[in-house]
Amino acid sequence: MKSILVTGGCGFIGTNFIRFLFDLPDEHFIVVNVDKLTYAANPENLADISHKYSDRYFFEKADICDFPKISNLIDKYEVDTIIHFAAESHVDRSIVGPSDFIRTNVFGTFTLLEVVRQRIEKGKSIRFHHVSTDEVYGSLGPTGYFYESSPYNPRSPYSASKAASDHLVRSYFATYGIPITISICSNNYGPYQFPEKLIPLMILSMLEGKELPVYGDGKNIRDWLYVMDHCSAVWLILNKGKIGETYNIGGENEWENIRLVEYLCELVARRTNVPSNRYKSLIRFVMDRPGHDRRYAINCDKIKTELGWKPTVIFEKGLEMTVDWYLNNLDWLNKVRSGEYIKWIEINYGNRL
Ligand code: NAD
Ligand code: TDX
Repeated sequence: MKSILVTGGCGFIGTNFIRFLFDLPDEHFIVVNVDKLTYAANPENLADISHKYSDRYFFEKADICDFPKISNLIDKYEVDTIIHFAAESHVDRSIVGPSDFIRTNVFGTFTLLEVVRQRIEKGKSIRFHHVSTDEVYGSLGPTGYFYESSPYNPRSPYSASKAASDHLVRSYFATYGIPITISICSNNYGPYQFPEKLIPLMILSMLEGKELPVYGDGKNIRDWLYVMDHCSAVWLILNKGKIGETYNIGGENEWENIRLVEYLCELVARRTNVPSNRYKSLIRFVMDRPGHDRRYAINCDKIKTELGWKPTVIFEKGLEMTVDWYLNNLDWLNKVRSGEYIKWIEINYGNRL
């Protein structure tokens, strides 16, 4: 029986990843979800999994910077695999207050690596998969792509902290022989994303009749991937990836922000029976994000040719599913924004927290 420790499993991608795992036909694993429950987390995301798989799914509230606690959890659950999603993840927040980003993304990753190093020195092997972002490569002009061999050029405190963590992970492979892999992914979208990120923020603002803030001239470009396609790539790397290697993951799906926001206006309009121009009239070009990366575009030939991965969800279809999910889960949106989920945690986990 594999014992998989997922960090940050109550956030956007971590939640989807755990749901992905429990959708697999394979039952030969347990999952330990370790999450500090920051503002971006909602353990209620996995309430059904927790209920249905009470013998194979375990939630532990913990900070990845807490060495003794993480160390105890690794022993308690006899963990043999770590999939590391936990991070402070929002670029705008990193510009306003970088310290949490350095703490969690750099020191937290270092702490996990140290716990693993201790085990490796005692002859126990723990596989470590680190989840990273295309933002570490910096900003592209109108042409070209990020390759695994591209130099790092992070330009926000968030991307700098992720770059630092990537380097630490590689150094622990080279120096201590820890069996690591790294994945570097483009922008994800889908259910359970905290509504500070572009797509859920725009959907929510439309529903509330609020302005839709588009940074700068709106011509910055992001490459979008449906979150479950990211999850399948991580799982494939874990099972078939070569130790020590880095794999780019992307949707080969570039959109200018303004074009995406306008398209979202049309989608939400169709679903809510409102003329799309009413939503489009809410668009406002606002002051640009400082250091706003112009364009991200991932070349993911390596994972496609070496591991046989490919994205399965067509963007237009995935966006439709995403819009529908938010429209059908307004309670979720309200809860994650209101702090009500914190009360839910107290009721459901009581003294354990
Ligand atoms: P998120 O902000 O939605 O979730 C992060 C989770 O980590 C939250 O549940 C939070 O409570 C937890 N966490 C934060 N600090 C912690 C700590 N000190 N100890 C334990 N748990 C902690 O983020 P996300 O969008 O799901 O991103 C997950 C990972 O994927 C991150 O490493 C991010 O850099 C990477 N990534 C994200 C994207 C994207 O588009 N969202 C793209 C590429 C890579
Ligand atoms: O209100 C907004 N208006 C706007 O124009 C917001 C929130 C964003 N934007 C722009 C900035 C970006 O060009 O939209 C684009 C997407 O912004 P975010 O959703 O904040 O994502 P981004 O900064 O691209 O980073 C995301 O993808 C890479 C995730 O937040 C990161 O965690 C991941 O590493």
